[in-house]
Amino acid sequence: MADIDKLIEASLQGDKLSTARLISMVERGDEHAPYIMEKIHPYSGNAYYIGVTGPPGAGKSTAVDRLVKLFCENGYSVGVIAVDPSSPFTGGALLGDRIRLTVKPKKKYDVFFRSMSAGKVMGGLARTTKEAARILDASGKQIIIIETVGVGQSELDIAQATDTVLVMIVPESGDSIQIMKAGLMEIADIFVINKADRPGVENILRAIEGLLERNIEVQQMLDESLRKPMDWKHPIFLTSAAFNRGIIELYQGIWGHHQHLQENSRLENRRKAQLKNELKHRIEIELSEVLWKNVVKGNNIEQLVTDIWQNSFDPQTAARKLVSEWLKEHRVEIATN
Ligand SMILES: Nc1nc2c(ncn2[C@@H]2O[C@H](COP(=O)(O)OP(=O)(O)OP(=O)(O)O)[C@@H](O)[C@H]2O)c(=O)[nH]1
Ligand SMILES: [Mg+2]
Repeated sequence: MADIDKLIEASLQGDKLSTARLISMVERGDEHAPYIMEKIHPYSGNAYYIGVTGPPGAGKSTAVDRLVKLFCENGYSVGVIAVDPSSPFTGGALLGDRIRLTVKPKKKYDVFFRSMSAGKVMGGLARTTKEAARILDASGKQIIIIETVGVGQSELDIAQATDTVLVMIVPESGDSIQIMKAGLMEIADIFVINKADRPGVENILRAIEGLLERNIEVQQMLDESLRKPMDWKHPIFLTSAAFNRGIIELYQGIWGHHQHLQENSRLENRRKAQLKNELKHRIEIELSEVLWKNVVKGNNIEQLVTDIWQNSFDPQTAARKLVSEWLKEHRVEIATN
């Protein structure tokens, strides 16, 4: 453990190479991963987490690049995780400045970029993203940005891992039905219409405004117990990330949401709700592993598979029989409500 402890210590001191190595270990499901997470946990929880999601090619990375630069210029250290990017970070906005900075060094930007792809990650992208973000948080990064393509599960995961979610769409994103279908309405704290230099901005703006109004109406019709808090008015920002337009307003909008969360323990409540979800998920994983090992023990699974293969059983009947016999044998009483 001595080596790992040294690595953890260095990462906590802000050493980037050690941080990168810890993230790699967590990513590949290294046997030390749980130990790493246990050790760094007390040092995490200080960063502000921002999620950016939207369709492929919407300009998420371009906008993140610009935002990172603004955060840096305002003295923040930033960690960026891009989930399943189809195009790598260019570091464009920052790199441009670095070249200028070599002429007259003024500020040293503190940024850490990391890409992750589902194919390489062991044990689920949602878990790994969260763990990598926590490692960055513990290493002293004040702002963590997670970029993910919004086509499936990952945008729901991002809502579970961040404090402020930006949903980025483009004039070409089509009608409101598509936005609804993608489940983007539920998770957005801030809407960004990027590529506002292109035609169709008015249409998409009206579509989102319509959806937001309808959402308010629907909520008002619901029973109080089912209503979601409606205390946040979702802003819609128009940006042209490639041309650096509207980015300062967006930056301020993010801090606006941050301010909102500071009031009435909203941030604490949001994070606690996320932790509860994570805990539930992890209990399910732990339990299913324990059960699998125990239920299977003493049973000839290969034989059972052969029986299923030869159609003497169907898998569901076989599983039910196995589990109910195991429960009876161990006198386990399961509460069903
Ligand atoms: N016209 C226009 N093009 C833009 C704008 N912002 C980004 N782009 C271009 O859109 C393309 C995709 O940009 P990215 O930032 O890679 O988009 P992304 O959403 O990160 O893409 P993925 O991570 O692959 O989903 C690039 O060629 C950008 O130069 C914009 O405001 N206007
Ligand atoms: Mg990208």
